[in-house]
Amino acid sequence: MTGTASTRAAVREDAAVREDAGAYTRAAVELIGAADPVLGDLLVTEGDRQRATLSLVASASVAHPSVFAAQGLWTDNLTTEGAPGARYHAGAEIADEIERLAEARARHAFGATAAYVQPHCGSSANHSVVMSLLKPGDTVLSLRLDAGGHLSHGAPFSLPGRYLDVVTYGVGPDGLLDHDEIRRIARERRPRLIVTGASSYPRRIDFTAFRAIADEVGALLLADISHISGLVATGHHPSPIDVAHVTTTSTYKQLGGPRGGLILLGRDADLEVRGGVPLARHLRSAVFPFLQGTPSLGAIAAKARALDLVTTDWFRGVARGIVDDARALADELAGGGHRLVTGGTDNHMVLVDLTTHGISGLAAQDALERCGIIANRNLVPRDPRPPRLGSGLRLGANALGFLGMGPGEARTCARLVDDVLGAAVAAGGQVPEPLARRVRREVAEIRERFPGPGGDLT
Ligand code: DSN
Repeated sequence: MTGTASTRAAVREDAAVREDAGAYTRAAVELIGAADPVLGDLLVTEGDRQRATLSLVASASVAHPSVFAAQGLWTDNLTTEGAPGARYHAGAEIADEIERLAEARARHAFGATAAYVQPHCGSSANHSVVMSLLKPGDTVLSLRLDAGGHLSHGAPFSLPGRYLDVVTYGVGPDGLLDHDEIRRIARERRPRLIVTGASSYPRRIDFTAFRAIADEVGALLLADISHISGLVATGHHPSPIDVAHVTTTSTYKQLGGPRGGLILLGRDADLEVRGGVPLARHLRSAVFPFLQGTPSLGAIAAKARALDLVTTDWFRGVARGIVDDARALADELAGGGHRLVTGGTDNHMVLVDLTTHGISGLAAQDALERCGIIANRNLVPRDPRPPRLGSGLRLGANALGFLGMGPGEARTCARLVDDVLGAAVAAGGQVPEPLARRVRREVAEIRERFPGPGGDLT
């Protein structure tokens, strides 16, 4: 399924499209402001905050206003439990078409043989896959949180963490995944499922190496590509679709979509799993009725819209920009004397190790926020600090790529981060107000030059 000529025309970032998108947001803001001034004020203030700041959050992208428009119409008036063609409610004929369109666009964007678009988020997608394929007490092998893993891969306080036997792997002293060590643990613990994919791993993931380990110990392999799905869809990162048994992703982190999740299958779609059911059929019912009820048709429509954009030249340019900008961020920060986990980046993310700086990740995050730069603290491998403080600062170039910034702007952003971190280290986490004012002004200037899709109202 490919986008029609009219949808493709609608992503051109020419003046007419910006005006249309701006008109949509203006109308939405006026409607909410008139109907509910309290909520309207909050929403306008949040828009102002986003426009006045620079987002270097690695797990967020910038949705085109047409994605918001697709989500915000009358689709959520429906109850449509079930799957396309097999609903438990009447009146779902068009809903079926919308969901089938989203599935077809997901298959097309990722070269998948099957795609499910109902998961409310990436964690729901992971929980559906992991909890439906395994029985309580079964062993799952996944990446430790401090090494970059995700909560839904089996953290002790997560759903899989409570009901499964979770065994973890980490990274070596160089910050890189060590496949020999992962194989050793897998041979010893014989997991039924291995999870690959990360929330804070700045390097390429070798899905083929993971599949070889999974095959050797008779495990299934789940690849969670939430952080890198835009790079995977555009060939900037190798694809796991035909390598892992199952792939999951969230749709807002790097696809410019709404908050939501996808489950994708490749060449193993017909593999027989529990009870001899083909994997593809098993996973459809792993979402409904196993984990979720009625899907959000608004979110599904918005996924369809975002997934159409993912296959355009515009998005390919965004993805190229993300990779180039992340590399420029990494080079500039490393040149400024900052220690980066793994020494650099292959994807959208840079993880600064603050352990020798004497301030926590939280202190760095707060100092940057006071200066209009939004990022988040993170654990670093073998972090001595707890997650609420962290010794790492995670930066990402997704927003830079979506807003159309190039490596020159990324270097400027890195210099601003360096200025703030330098001041914060010197003053125990504090930032002198004159410096904060200067950085906020520079951020505002950059944001003015790169307002994003939808012009000044996005
Ligand atoms: N995993 C979180 C992150 O990467 O920021 C969000 O789900």
